[in-house]
Amino acid sequence: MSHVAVRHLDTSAADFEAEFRRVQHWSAETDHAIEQRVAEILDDVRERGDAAVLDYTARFDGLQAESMAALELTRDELKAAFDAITPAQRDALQAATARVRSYHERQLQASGLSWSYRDEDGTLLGQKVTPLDRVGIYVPGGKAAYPSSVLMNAIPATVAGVGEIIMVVPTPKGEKNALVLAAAYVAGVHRAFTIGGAQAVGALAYGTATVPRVDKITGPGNAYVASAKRRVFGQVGIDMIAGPSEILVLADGSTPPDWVAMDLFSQAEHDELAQSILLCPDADYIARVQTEIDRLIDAMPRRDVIRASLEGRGALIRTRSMEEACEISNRIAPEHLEVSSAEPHRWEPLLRHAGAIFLGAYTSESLGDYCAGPNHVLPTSGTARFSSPLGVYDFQKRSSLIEVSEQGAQTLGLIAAELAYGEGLQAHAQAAEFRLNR
Ligand code: HSO
Ligand code: ZN
Repeated sequence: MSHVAVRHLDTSAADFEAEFRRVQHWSAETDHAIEQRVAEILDDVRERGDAAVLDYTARFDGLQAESMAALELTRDELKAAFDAITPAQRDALQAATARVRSYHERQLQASGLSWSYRDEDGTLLGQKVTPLDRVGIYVPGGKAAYPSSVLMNAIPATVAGVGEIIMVVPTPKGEKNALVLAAAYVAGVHRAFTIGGAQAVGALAYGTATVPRVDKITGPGNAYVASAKRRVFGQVGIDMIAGPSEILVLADGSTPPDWVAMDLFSQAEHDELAQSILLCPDADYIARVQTEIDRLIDAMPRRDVIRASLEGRGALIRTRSMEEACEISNRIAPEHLEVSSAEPHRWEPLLRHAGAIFLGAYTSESLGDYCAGPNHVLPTSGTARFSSPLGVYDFQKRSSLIEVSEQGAQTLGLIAAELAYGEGLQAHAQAAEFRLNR
């Protein structure tokens, strides 16, 4: 038993707002040295292509290769990795893949299809949805290499119908993570390269003789990768720039407190900067969760990370009511929100901002990380106020469709011409007027 000094807050305390600001404080600091370095690497990759990527891979990853082709993993190699993992691992990967795929197929049906309608005068209006031609998925190397993240990035892309999915994954000293390669195989990655860092982002964004240029880059990475993604944005699309993982548990006191303690640990173990917060109107229950935290911490292999995260950015917050807990949760807009309550559907309508909402005591956030079905790439750092989970829609784009009938041109022509003259744009007006039957 060792005490974990998590911050305790109470919404009825006089200093609550000041304390709460401290909990909420977060800045994704930009390091100018990193920015500078990344800019140089990207310029070099744009100019020298494969040769530059090979140089950086040798220097940063300790991986020497004669050519970029030697750094490509074929589908056969991905399959070999899949065949080499244990049968239980294969089954789990496949079961997770099937569930994630079927969830994203629903997403395609619900909001990802083209549509059109006709006005009474025969004019056709619509929206055409097209998958991206080619995307790049960045997968971090080393400890942060999550096979589940390979599934979560690649599966929505395959469901969207992306023509070619290219994965990049650094393999320091050539050490490959078999589960990552196996996940790439199961998820349908088409080509993979063992490159990483800003140089890999540059290769995907600009294209080299060997690495084809992609239209969008998704996937998490370290500060260099995040900076490189920001810089190439515009040249290519990017997904979000993810911050440290977060979990907020809204509890009414009916869930066994050790379950809640472990859920708080589950995101805290990702990163010293991860954030785990409990909101609960019952002070007694909060004390029981604290006791479980202290009882369980020592047995956790990642206890140092968990402790640093909980003591640095964690909080156990007593609220006046569940309603108030919901309001505070909305102010935080957490990445993951567990409604650990006997009546989750009573509270869910009050919850407006969260990347993913987990309802009821049995729904541990970790199930969502791996296999429930929804995506685990979610908006962090309060960005759930305005953004959404990674999804099929991130691998699609839309084009408007307009087909004006002869009859439609008569009505629309008059409106357009009137507005065009108002803007002083005569050619616009006349293009509409030429089509009027006079
Ligand atoms: N919770 C992480 C995703 C993850 N968890 C991967 C385990 N593996 C970010 O939402
Ligand atoms: Zn996780």
